Amino acid sequence: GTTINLSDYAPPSYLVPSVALTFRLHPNRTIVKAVLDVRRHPDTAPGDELVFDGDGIELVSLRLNGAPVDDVEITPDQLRIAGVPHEPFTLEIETAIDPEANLALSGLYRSNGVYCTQCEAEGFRRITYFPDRPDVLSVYTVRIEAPKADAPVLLSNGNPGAAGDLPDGWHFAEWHDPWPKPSYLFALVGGDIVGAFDRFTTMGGRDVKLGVYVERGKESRTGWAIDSLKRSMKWDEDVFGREYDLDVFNIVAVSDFNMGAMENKGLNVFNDKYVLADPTTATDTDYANIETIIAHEYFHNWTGNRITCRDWFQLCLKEGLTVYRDHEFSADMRSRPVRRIAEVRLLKSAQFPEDGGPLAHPVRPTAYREINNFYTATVYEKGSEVVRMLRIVVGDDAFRAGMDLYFDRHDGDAATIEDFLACFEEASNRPLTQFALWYHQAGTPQVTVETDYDTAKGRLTLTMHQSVPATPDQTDKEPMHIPIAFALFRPDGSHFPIADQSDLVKNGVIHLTKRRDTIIFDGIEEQPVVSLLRGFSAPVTLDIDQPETDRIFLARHEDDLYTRWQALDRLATDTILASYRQSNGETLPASATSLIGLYGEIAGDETLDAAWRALALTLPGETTLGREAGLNVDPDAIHVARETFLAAIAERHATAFADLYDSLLSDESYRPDAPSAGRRALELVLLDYLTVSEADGGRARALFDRADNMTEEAGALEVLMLRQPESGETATARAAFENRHGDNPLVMDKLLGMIARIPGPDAPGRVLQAMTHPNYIETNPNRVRALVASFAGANPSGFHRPDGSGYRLLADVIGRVASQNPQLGARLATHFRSWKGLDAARRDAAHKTLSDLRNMRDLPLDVRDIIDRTLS
Ligand code: DPP
Ligand code: ZN
Repeated sequence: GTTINLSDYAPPSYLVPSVALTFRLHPNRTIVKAVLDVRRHPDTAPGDELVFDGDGIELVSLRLNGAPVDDVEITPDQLRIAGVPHEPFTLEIETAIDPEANLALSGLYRSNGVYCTQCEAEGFRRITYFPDRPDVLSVYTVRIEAPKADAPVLLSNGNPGAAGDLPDGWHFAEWHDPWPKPSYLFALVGGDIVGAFDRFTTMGGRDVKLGVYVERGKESRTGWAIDSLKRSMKWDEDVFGREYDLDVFNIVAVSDFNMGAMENKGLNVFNDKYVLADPTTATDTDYANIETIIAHEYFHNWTGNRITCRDWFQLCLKEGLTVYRDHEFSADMRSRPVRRIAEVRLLKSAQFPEDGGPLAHPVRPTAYREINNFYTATVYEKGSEVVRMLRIVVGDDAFRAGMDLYFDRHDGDAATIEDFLACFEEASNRPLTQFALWYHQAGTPQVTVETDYDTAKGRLTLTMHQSVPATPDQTDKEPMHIPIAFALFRPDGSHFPIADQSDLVKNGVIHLTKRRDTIIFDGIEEQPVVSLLRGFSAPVTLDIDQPETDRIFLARHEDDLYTRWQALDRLATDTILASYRQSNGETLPASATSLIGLYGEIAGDETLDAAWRALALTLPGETTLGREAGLNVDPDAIHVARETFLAAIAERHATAFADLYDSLLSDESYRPDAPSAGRRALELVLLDYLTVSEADGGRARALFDRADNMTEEAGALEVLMLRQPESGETATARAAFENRHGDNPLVMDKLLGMIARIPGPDAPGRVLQAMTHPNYIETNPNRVRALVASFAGANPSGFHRPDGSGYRLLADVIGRVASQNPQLGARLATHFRSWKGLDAARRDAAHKTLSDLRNMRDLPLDVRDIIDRTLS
């Protein structure tokens, strides 16, 4: 495959202002008639060859201005017509496609008998020939014809038009979308699906009909999705002033889907995992995920659809910004500090390893071979962090003014990051040239801080130094603009007041812009405790020379609850890593004692939100610990070290934790709200601690038996499965779970995930065994992700076997999956990304497996791109 470079961007030669599509749906031979109104781009040099994209489609007929076309060339990925007129003309293209055979889940395919589409990024070219790029915007009119019995429901983008019966048991429906859109936002659905409906009146008085469609029999699980949608629509009006712009908004849940969901104009198509919920089948985490993903896709209507991307290099323009918006929404719906902890945990476990390994790339990349491989944690999660920093840098008022300007100026445009930043430069009246490096420089910046306190002068001096590590294709880095929110605490927990210092210190934020800077605070009459990177104000790693007592102070007294968690998490990480380094994790450093005591204080502090306490008691994950451990990592020893620390906390607080656990058990019926979810989260974390030292898992078994909701049922089973995989209690509970939920694939996915996460040497064997489970179907991405991606991504001691058995397992799955679903294969292959940081035996094993994979014949470009970069 060739490399596409941002620097080669040129506007499209031909525009398509309007499109009329007619689909005759058939499982193996769907006929698509496209009537395109084509005109030359006014700014491009006149040529007379038209080149449209195509991928694996059969051309049935082609007419230009009503006449057959002679001079046509069809290649595997293009339609070329020579000698097209200079004046606007009409192109009629008829293609045939095979939805049933489409296991790549890109273009038009069938999921459980339901016709559906996924066109981002380049799926529309699998439906018809088209300039399939985001800067070609068209008004779509769609007519769908299908046998009524197979597909009583026919949906597309925009507003509904005519519908009616046709001969031979067929029927049709027409849709018109007045908003010009790029082809990646096209969608069609046809099937025997059932809708649940509601209404929303926008702030401007538009009455919008909301529909959530699911496979027959799943209607009772749509309520939370609709509720989340209505809250999203209201929130976007209240917070960003954005109103919905069609008469209908439809969501369809399908069971085979490569992504989480897709923001097609007026017709969002969702992975059913992120729609379906009721108390007995969905956990609190599922409810929270559904809420945030429904919001995310809805928010795309403005950030993505009304203003789209000029080219795929600008993906973060819509994704980073929209993730930022869904984060803010969830923070407003739930607890802000609790959500922030979850965001940072995800960033550190998913984005930091990407940024620190062979797959590192800037938030706005400048080259790709396969765009599907750039739907990454960097583009999404770091992209969101950049918008969050932008708000800190320009301030709340200029941020809102800049967003308003962006919506106003670029509505209807295919825009760039430069367009976006220019709005904030204008609104804040300050240059953002250095800030823009966050979009251009890959790698997680490292900030080191030395502190010096002069008692006689009452002066605190912070010396800060920043560096950005080298990443693929980028060796020399410029210093970045790093906003470091901070506070200086007195021993009694109050803050020293801080005066602004021109651009360097403003509103409680140090703006580090040089490689090295010295910040002086006078009038600090006693030694302060320094709290830095409050709220995780920048996605950096921070190294500060700070005494243990100060760290403990912050973990106890920092009044920003996110930052208090951050201090505690740092202490836990350092303690576990010290144990790992000193004793392979067998014993704890002496310094662990006071920290262990602190966990008891926190657990029992009723003034703290239960959800926060649950997160505070959740030790750093093994992936994050392994990354922080540096090079030559032994994941087995990391696992042991974490368990040693966890067991010490469990032992010290056994009685208090048991009492607290008992007090949390509740007989109230399930509600998905944040406070109830927090109570259950704390209960389940405590259950895990209590089961460490239990011989029989009786407490978890008791919770499993009494649970009337999936959160506690699956939570208790997970404790049993991970703590006592071989016990009789576990076997009985597992059998009961399968018996109860065997007909619900999404619930069975939870069990596959638990099996995949059981740590230690037996993990690969267990996963292989689970692949014979009737619920494990390798054409369904949810099943593969639940089992194989959980194993490779969330079970370091199980996956990274020194004998390479975990790697071979993953490679075998990639080999099988890749030929049918390249995107899924490539996603699985990213789990090799941290191989260079492992110890020699594991490194060699990973290298051998990766080399074998690379030599596989017919490896699709998606997978080859990931493997090549991972090995380089
Ligand atoms: N559907 C994916 C998302 O919303 C890609 N746009 O992030
Ligand atoms: Zn998105």
